[in-house]
This record gives sequence, C-alpha cells and structure tokens, in this order.
Amino acid sequence: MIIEQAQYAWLWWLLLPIGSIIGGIVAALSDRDAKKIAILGLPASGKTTLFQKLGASSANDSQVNTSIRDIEEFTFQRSNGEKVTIAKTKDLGGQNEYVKLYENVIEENTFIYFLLKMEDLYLNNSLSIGKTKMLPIKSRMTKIKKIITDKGIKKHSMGFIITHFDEYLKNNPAASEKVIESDIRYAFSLDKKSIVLIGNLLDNDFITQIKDRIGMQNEQ
Ligand SMILES: Nc1nc2c(ncn2[C@@H]2O[C@H](COP(=O)(O)OP(=O)(O)OP(=O)(O)O)[C@@H](O)[C@H]2O)c(=O)[nH]1
Ligand SMILES: [Mg+2]
Repeated sequence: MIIEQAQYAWLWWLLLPIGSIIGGIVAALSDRDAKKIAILGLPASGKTTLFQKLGASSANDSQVNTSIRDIEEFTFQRSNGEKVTIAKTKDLGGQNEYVKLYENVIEENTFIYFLLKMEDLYLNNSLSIGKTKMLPIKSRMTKIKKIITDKGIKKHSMGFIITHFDEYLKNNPAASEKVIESDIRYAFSLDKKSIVLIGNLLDNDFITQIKDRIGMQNEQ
C-alpha cells in the first residue's frame, strides 16, 4: 500500500502546471469581461472621488492633486443587480503635465469619461458657458482625439460627467439640468449616444445613476 502511494506521488507534481493553466484561463476570462474605462478631466473635478465611490480599493483616500495612481481591477453592482468589472487602469491628476499620460489609459473599446466642475465651464453667477473656460477643456479633447486616431482605435465612447452641481445651485437656483445638458452637447458636438450626467458626486443617488450608465454597450 505504502509502495503504491509512493509510485503515484509524482502525480501531485502534475497538479501544479494544471493549476496554473486553469488560473491563467480564469484570469483571461475575467480580463475579457472587464470593461475598460478612462476617467479624465480638469483638476479637482472629482476623478479620485468617482473611482473611490465606484469601489476602487486603491483610491480610498480622496485627495486633491493626484499624480498617478494605479487602480486595480474592481467590481460594482448596478441597481438591477448586474455586476460590472472594471479593468485595471490609472487615476491621473488633472494638471496639464498628466495630459501626455492619457495614451496609457485609452485603448480599443475604452469608455472615456471627462469630468468637469460646473465652475470649470460656467461663468460665476451665470447660466451661460464661458468661452475662455472652454480652452483647457478643448485642448484636452484634441489630445484625446489625436490618441484615438494615432492608435487606430475603432471603437470607443465619450461621456461627460459634470460635478459640483450642488455648489453651483447655491448661486443659481434656477439652473436647469436639461438646459445645461443641451448646452454641453452643443459645445462639444456630442451625439445622442454620448452620456452627459450632471450632479453632486458626494450624493449617493448620483453615484447610482453613474453606476447604472457607465460602460453601457449602447453608448458606442
Ligand atoms: N460639493 C461637491 N464636492 C465634490 C464633488 N465631487 C468631488 N468633490 C470634492 O472635491 C474635492 C476634489 O475631488 P478629487 O476627487 O480629489 O478631484 P480630482 O479630480 O481627483 O483632483 P486632481 O487629482 O487634483 O485632478 C474633494 O474634496 C471632493 O470631496 C461634488 O460633486 N460636489
Ligand atoms: Mg485625483
């Protein structure tokens, strides 16, 4: 009996490569299902806050002035129960110096979300978009378009998430989300398929709204 056991002991060694093959397949499958997103935007617009609220573990402490932070793959749930896995990506600071790193997070099939605070776009105490305020946004959009062309990306989607609406409402209680949305669609020549979400990232209802829309295939 002991001899028989010794004869077959080598079989255990077979389990190691089999285990790593199975592990590889599982990793490849989860990679295939993971959605690629890029959260970009102006400084202090809420990029780190959004990663954190979506459930990215590496972005636990929201701090203004992010440089570059690795975001590991993470999962969240939509209100209909659907689980969404987000592929490994990076949380880039909003300063000009990080714009050149956009190419590291934009690939084939990436859902790109551009974050802006209301005050990045609208003049103080006003219901109209400030033309000069558009310049840093437009230069970043030009960079994004160049990356898409240079990399020969065939499929991507572009959405806008406008944050700090709560603060803007204090000075402009008559502001209408519908009017702002159509201003933004016009200003950035967005088609109907692109999402435009306006709200307060510190409000969980807005986060639910984002979770329900982020990475949706019909945006493409
Ligand atoms: N009132 C309000 N505060 C917000 C909102 N979104 C984010 N904040 C706050 O704004 C500050 C900046 O948010 P961050 O998430 O650090 O911004 P960021 O875009 O990552 O900033 P950088 O990495 O420096 O580019 C934090 O104190 C957040 O709590 C919002 O919609 N409303
Ligand atoms: Mg940040």
